[in-house]
Amino acid sequence: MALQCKGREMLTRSVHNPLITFREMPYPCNSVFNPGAAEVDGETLLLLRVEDLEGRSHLTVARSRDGVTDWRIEKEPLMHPSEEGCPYEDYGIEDARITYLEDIGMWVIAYTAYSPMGAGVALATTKDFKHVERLGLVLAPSNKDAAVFPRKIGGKYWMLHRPIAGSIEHIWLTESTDLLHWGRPWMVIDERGGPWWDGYRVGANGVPIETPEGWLVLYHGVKQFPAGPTYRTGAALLDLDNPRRLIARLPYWILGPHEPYETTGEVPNVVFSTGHIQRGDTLYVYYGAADSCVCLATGSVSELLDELRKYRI
Ligand code: BMA
Repeated sequence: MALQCKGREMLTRSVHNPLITFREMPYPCNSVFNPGAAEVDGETLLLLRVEDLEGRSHLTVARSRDGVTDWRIEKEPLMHPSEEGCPYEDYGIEDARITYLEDIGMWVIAYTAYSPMGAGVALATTKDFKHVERLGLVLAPSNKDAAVFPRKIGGKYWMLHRPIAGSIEHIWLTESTDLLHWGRPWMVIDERGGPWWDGYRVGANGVPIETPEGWLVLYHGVKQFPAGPTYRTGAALLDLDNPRRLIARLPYWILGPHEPYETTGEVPNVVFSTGHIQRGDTLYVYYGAADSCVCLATGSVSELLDELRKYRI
């Protein structure tokens, strides 16, 4: 049975939440959250962000046949920070978003490389989630929340990302012909300012989802309360042929923290998704709750599109 939702939320939490906590990890760690998600060999693969006992994060693979139960978690991380002498990962690697690119026959992992120089965007590729090749830092600090589109548009690769300009944190787009050199930045989804639920900062969640009506983008929006920030999930639509065009955006959030595992933890009042898998009309949205555990909520793509149609720009 679905748990009761608050307000107009359009995602339904799994009764199995939280799916993975530090207790299920095969090795000692502080917390596990914000996973990238991919469908690999008919199974759900999550690339977990695991915070170790020193406070730094690394990325570890978990697999499940139904994407909900019986998680098999690797005993060794897939990616440790700074393994290959990259000085930009000294504080850890975080929040992977995973895209399959058919033209190169590989998965691209976009992640946050965190160091004394700040947080920047790094890319890596893999064919099997056993061996990884780092492309290195592709966007300098301060920049994070990057997700590569699942195919070329107009002959280019495209990527969402979130630079920090002073205190302004909007979602931007950038393009590339080789996945290494990114340019022609364009701001697509702004922090709405003032009292809005997404007024303080925004950032892309997982990989944009191709639909007949446009690229469905789930994103996190932050409101700054006196007690601290609240992270929620929203939805917007970008034009299929020209993703620089924002064509619809919901005025309210579709998932916000209110279950105990979302309101209590390392960072309270956080739902933060970095990966989803689409099966038919159903979207399986994996998210980190309170920077402490991995959770799941599901939604209908067609219902989201019906709702977005009411808020076309
Ligand atoms: C963001 C990122 C996320 C984290 C969130 C809430 O800035 O660092 O990794 O889940 O804050 O703490």
